[in-house]
Amino acid sequence: MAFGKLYGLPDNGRTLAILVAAKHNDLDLELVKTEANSAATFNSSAEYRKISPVGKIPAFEGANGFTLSEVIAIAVYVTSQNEKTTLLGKTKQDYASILRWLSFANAEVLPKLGAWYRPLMGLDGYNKKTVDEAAKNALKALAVLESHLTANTFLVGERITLADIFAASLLTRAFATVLDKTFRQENPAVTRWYNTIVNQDSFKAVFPEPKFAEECIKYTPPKKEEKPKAAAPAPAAEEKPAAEAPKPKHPLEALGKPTLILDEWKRQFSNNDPRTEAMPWFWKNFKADEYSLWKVDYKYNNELKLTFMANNLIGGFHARLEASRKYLFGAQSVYGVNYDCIVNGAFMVRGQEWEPAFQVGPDWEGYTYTKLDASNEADRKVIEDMWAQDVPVTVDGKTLEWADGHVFK
Ligand SMILES: N[C@@H](CCC(=O)N[C@@H](CS)C(=O)NCC(=O)O)C(=O)O
Repeated sequence: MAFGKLYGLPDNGRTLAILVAAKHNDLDLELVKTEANSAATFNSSAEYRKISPVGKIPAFEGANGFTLSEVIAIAVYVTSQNEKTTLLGKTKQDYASILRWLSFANAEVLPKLGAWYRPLMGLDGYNKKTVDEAAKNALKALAVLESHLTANTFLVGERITLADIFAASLLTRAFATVLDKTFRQENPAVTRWYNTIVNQDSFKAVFPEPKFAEECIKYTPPKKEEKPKAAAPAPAAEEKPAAEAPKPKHPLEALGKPTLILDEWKRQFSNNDPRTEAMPWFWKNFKADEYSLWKVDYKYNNELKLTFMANNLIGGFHARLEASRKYLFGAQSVYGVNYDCIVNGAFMVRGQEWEPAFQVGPDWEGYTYTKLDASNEADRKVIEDMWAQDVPVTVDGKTLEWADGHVFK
């Protein structure tokens, strides 16, 4: 009979850590496959919440009825069932040092790595700035391991302990996605140690094929003009949004029904020539007390490379604004040529603030929002040029031709 049930997933690092420790001590655990999604039906059930109060994985339920949540507690409990285990060190100092590395891997390393690879894997929303920051923070945390493992074969003492099994398990997905060949060349100690640990019999028995990324995986924006679908449920999550939670109301719903119906404007725009018919209709019907106008420009133009990639960036931004479709209209374009291009655009937003409409997706941070005045001639020209998408822009004295773009309607 199994010692207990472990709720988790075989490819989830935190679950894996416990499974390997149990294997190392010949302790039989029954894995009950449980989503890494605290909002999933089973995870939200009263029954599971008794074992894991916030619905996360892993969680443990002993054959004797004893239950535990929190990966470190479960790992230590399971490992300590073998009175003769060497995985918990020899001395009190060893034991405390093991706890130190369990905590460091769980609280300092994994969340930062997750914030790096999860958006790249499409499991969480992508924002370049946030992902770059997460990568920097993750590498800083890993530098601590590199420095320690340059001077030590294992994390604690002269032989493998739970600290090694645990930390290596939590790194499995990172090695498969972002800790690529370059990272491995630059971090020989962590790499040597990781290889040693994942090649232990107990590790191989549970996780036979660890993957090593050749190159750090790249973010692929959603396909051009594809109607955004509801996000697919993620297989495993370090921190995951509540996919099954009831949809919150959009904050702009509170403003009530405007007299200028956005769909009517969208129809006018789609069915008529923008310059000669749609825009004259727009200015005649625009209600400055119901809507505001915004110039929305990309902040990191100097990082843009090929114009089609910049256009995909706009497509991704628009796809992730889906929740605000009822409150937004606009267009953004790529101007310039490969390796010398910018992304500029303009939107009409329900209400007088840009935040409620744009902050429904993660990309808003990548753009600047400048309010335009419908009674100002120059501002009206900006709107017309951005929406008609038929003239170049001049920025800092340099004229860039229109290359491509998207209309959000
Ligand atoms: N503090 C918990 C964190 C556990 C955790 O974040 N688990 C993730 C999977 S690795 C999870 O279940 N995420 C689902 C969610 O946040 O909805 C621990 O250390 O065990």
